[in-house]
Amino acid sequence: MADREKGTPEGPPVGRRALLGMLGLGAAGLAAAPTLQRGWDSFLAAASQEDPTGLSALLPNPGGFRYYSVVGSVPHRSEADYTLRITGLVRKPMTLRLPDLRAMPQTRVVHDVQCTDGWRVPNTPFAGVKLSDLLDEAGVRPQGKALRFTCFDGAYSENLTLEQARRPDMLVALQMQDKPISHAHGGPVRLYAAPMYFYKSAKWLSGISVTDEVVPGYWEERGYDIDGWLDGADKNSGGQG
Ligand SMILES: Nc1nc2c(c(=O)[nH]1)N[C@H]1C(S)=C(S)[C@@H](COP(=O)(O)O)O[C@H]1N2
Ligand SMILES: [Mo]
Repeated sequence: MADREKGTPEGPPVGRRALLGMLGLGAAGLAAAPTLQRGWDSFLAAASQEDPTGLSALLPNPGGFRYYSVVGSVPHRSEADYTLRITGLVRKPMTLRLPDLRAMPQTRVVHDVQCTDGWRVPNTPFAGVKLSDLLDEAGVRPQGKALRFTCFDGAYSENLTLEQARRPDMLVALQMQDKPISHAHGGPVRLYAAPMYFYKSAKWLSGISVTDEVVPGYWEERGYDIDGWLDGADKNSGGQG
């Protein structure tokens, strides 16, 4: 199992498990954690509040996924109050709501999901709007070189170069496994960067800003590669689209 502290190329200086040890948290505390009444997503979300560094990674993970959030609690955004702002070096800054995103052409991408912690979920369908379509709509100015993604958890951020973002397998995703993306998985809207490690796929996406250079994201400021290519990703092709 490729743990972060075992020196994977993407690993940060201190692994999540090491942090856990430093915090003195144990799985026993989790076993006593609140009920499953509100469903698995809520349980994982609650567990992660005790465990911002990833203790929930030690829980069984139905479907192969594990819950990650760098903050304890994340506000919910619904149909009524979700917005995605596209700003920065664009001709036409935009604020999009869920119906706006649904009205755009939808692309479905099936790829293996892979976290740097070693877990992997094969053949996972995501669907949504191609980043390239959004960029065309907003009109990137000539100085634009990269995208910075921000999240309504108030903490996480990510980036892609424009060239990476224009691949047809880079999505602003509305669906995961052919269902609306749940809150726990970053819904209603998350990024899905199919050819890259899953940390590039920012959950709870609220902003896309076109920048004149790559701005390191949350984990990248803590030691991760800026380019999160999966082994075997075809870095030069447009992906599978
Ligand atoms: N906003 C936000 N996005 C995030 C993260 C996070 O902590 N916050 N973690 C990243 C990492 S490391 C992984 S592996 C995936 C986990 O997605 P999941 O919780 O849907 O399994 O989300 C990525 N996007
Ligand atoms: Mo991850």
